[in-house]
Amino acid sequence: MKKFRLNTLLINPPQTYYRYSTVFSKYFPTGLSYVAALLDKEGFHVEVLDTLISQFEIKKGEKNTVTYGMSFNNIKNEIIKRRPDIVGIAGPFTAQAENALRISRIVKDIDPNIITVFGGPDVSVRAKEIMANSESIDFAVIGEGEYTMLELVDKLDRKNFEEIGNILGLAYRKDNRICINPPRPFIRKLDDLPLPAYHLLEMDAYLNTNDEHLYIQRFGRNLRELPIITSRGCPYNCCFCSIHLHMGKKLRIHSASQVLSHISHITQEYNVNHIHFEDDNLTLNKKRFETILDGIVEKGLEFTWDTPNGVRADHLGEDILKKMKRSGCVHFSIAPESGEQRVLNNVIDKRLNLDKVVDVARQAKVVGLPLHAFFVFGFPGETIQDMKKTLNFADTLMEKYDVSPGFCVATPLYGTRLQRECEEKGYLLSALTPKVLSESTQGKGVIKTADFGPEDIKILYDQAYQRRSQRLIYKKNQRIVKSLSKYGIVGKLAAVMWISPAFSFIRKLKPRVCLILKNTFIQIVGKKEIIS
Ligand code: B12
Ligand code: SF4
Repeated sequence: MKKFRLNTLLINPPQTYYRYSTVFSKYFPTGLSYVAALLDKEGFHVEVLDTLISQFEIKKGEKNTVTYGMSFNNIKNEIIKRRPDIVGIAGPFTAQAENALRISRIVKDIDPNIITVFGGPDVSVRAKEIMANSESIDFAVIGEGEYTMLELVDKLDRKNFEEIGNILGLAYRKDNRICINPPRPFIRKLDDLPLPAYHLLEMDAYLNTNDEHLYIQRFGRNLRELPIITSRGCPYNCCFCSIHLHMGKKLRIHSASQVLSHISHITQEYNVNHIHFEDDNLTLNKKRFETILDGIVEKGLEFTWDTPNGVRADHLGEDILKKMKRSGCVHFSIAPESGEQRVLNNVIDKRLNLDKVVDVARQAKVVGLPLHAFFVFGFPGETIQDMKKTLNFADTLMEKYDVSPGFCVATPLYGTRLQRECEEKGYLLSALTPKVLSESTQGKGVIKTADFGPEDIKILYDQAYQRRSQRLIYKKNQRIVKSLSKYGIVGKLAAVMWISPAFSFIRKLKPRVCLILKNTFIQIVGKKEIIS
């Protein structure tokens, strides 16, 4: 093992939420843990501080803000205690940029000689702007971080400062200027990378089934769940998506055998029993996808899985859905975005046919795989009429095929075509601050065109969620009434009570109380299981 002098500390910053922003959730920091893994493999001393996990606190701030994660005072103490020479700070979302910057200032307050490095999707897109406004950042890693960070730490360790200008994908300061080196080619052989540095993270905390803040617990399944990513890059060109800016346009994959050994590792070492495939394009290479699914079954790997980030509907079919189910898939998502083909073709450039979406929804129902579909309102070029079509399309999928919809508001993320168009045509109602971006993803739009404004979008957005919850309640009631009615007169009476407005208070009872009622009912009618 080589001996190096410098200690690196990688930090996942706290997150701040605003009145309109989504529910907070802790998540496993995949990107940071890949960076840590390569440094560790090459013999560098590296530690990871996930402030969303260690010494977790929830603090209310000014103007309806809530900050989740270790307090900044405790972060300061941790940095002092760990005495790093280099601090790498992750910036996964522009919406959370301010806390990352605050950490860089804390580091420089402790000791200006500690080197600060920013990395992640946000800084990859706007390194110059971020560094120009923040003296406390020494370096920014643009794009994939593993090899750039490794080279940087290595050169700093050897005091090869003059070679820093040769590190591809790095931004740095020189003579009061910000220099950006040529981009680093994307990693071609992803299998050459070590697995995420699970051994350097507090795995028990990510797998704690009692932690209600874990993103992975949001379906209330209480499973030991981890996200993994088996490919990078996307060849498509959706106007709102920023992925190609830091992961490129070419799909790069881990081989099926590497994915299977990754799965074996986390299921065996950490008793993980549910996996989220967070790929942008899990199904794009159909052959590889099928080999993974077959391998899971052949090797008898026991876990359930889903695809919360969505898969392309046009790369699915009934056969593959059956295979997915057989290999443990319990839920999957697709992203039609709009219910109007013109918007998909001419506005978003998604290259997805809505007929294919309907086909997949039908097939998923036949196969018995629950399906979720993402929709977005408010792209320039859309009319209110188009958005109503989206709403109706989502309704139809829900009614006919039980597809649960999720809705977002078009958000001009930095560096996307959507952002450029909005800036050029003057559609933005305010500057794109992290707060504005954070609120926009969750309903408070920032785009105004001749066809619509944020108030129109808010009405549609609220309507969409209202319809969704009404539909879900209706479906649940239908299920309950159907199963109760099987139990003679007592069951029929209970079914009438369940749907009657006079007994609406029963439906509002907490799930725990409902469970007690359910069990009492089962005892009365002498059956084991009546309501799923
Ligand atoms: C899983 C996921 C989530 C999860 C967990 C996040 C996570 N980071 O694990 C959850 C559900 C929480 C989530 C939420 C949101 N997400 Co998200 N999410 C993703 C997704 C699909 C995968 C992330 C991942 O694991 N990537 C794989 C790793 C290997 O890549 P990486 O994280 O980029 O890390 C590499 C480099 O960036 C760099 N790097 C990263 N950190 C560091 C640190 C240092 C020091 C260095 C040197 C390098 C470095 O090196 C890493 C290895 O190469 C990405 C899309 C994608 N494919 O990346 C979107 C993505 C990160 N999300 C995005 C967005 C917009 C959101 C939401 C705003 C969506 C919403 N509508 O609410 C929210 C944010 C809420 C909030 N907190 O404010 C955008 C971010 C764009 C931006 N500039 O803000 C992305 C890129 C999707 C997109 N197509 O545009 N997300
Ligand atoms: S939204 Fe999905 S398909 Fe479109 S560019 Fe982004 S990752 Fe690719």
